[in-house]
Amino acid sequence: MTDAVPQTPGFKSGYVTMAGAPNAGKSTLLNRILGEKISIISNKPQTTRHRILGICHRPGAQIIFCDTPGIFIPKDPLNIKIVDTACGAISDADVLLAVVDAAHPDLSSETLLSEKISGLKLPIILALNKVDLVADKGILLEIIARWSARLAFAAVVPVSALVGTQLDDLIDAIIRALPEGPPYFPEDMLTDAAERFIAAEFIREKIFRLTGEEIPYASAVSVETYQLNADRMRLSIEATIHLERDSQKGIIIGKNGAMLKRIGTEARQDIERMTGRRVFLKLFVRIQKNWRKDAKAIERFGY
Ligand SMILES: Nc1nc2c(ncn2[C@@H]2O[C@H](COP(=O)(O)OP(=O)(O)OP(=O)(O)O)[C@@H](O)[C@H]2O)c(=O)[nH]1
Ligand SMILES: [Mg+2]
Repeated sequence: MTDAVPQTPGFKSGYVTMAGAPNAGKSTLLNRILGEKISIISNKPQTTRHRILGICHRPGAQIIFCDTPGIFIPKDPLNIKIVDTACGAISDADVLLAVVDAAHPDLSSETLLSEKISGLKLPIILALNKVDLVADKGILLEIIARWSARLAFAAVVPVSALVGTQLDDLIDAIIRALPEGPPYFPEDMLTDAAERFIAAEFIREKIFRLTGEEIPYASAVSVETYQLNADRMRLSIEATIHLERDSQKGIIIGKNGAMLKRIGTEARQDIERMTGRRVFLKLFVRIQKNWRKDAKAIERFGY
């Protein structure tokens, strides 16, 4: 139906990689722009582990956002893979959207990000996020001055992904920087990620939000069954939470199973919202000793 898209003169399209330090608000910004939850969010750094594509349709333009894991100095094999994913997405882009947390400026992560993106032959837009938390606007000017001394930007836009401030200005700046070209995706498409993948991500998000210490970082989620029932109304999902050590199992299950139940209920609600179907979600917990150091396990879990 929408597959054969007519070419309109002056139409703009392209890939916009969102890059930044962990916790800068990249995934929040993507979801807010799309008006749908596609990428998972938590207040802990290193929530996103994959490239997540989000397609934004505007009159005369199609912006294909690529949310990426935060860039930091990785120490273990899993994080080396994850940061590689983010850096790979930078070189593939038509436009780079650098997202920085203006409320918690951090010089070492500014240096790291600017080193990764300097030398790129593509327009770079700087989004200063979380301005809702910045009372003293002089701080924004300082951050802008610091960044402008390092790199030349096509635009600098202060935004709040959480509140939704100045997002239209950001979109306009991105469209200006995009090359002319036809839309790559049909108009009704928001992401190329499979529902099954996003379901696993929703479960991982609940682990990030509800558990502390090392548990979120030691967890991976795989979906074993993802089945539509005969009446096509209900979805049965079986998923496994993989952890590294026996001691972590008790924490994720919780007292009388309360933690696992809460993770399951909150993830199910998100999956129901996404699919518009009733969902039966069954969670299992498995220990895969030190999987973050095991190249095969890292690959098996999709990283
Ligand atoms: N106050 C405020 N908080 C924000 C804003 N944008 C994001 N946050 C919060 O910042 C935290 C991190 O947001 P994420 O969207 O997960 O950040 P990220 O850059 O995707 O992080 P990683 O995936 O770990 O790289 C969450 O607690 C968000 O609610 C904002 O504009 N204002
Ligand atoms: Mg993220």
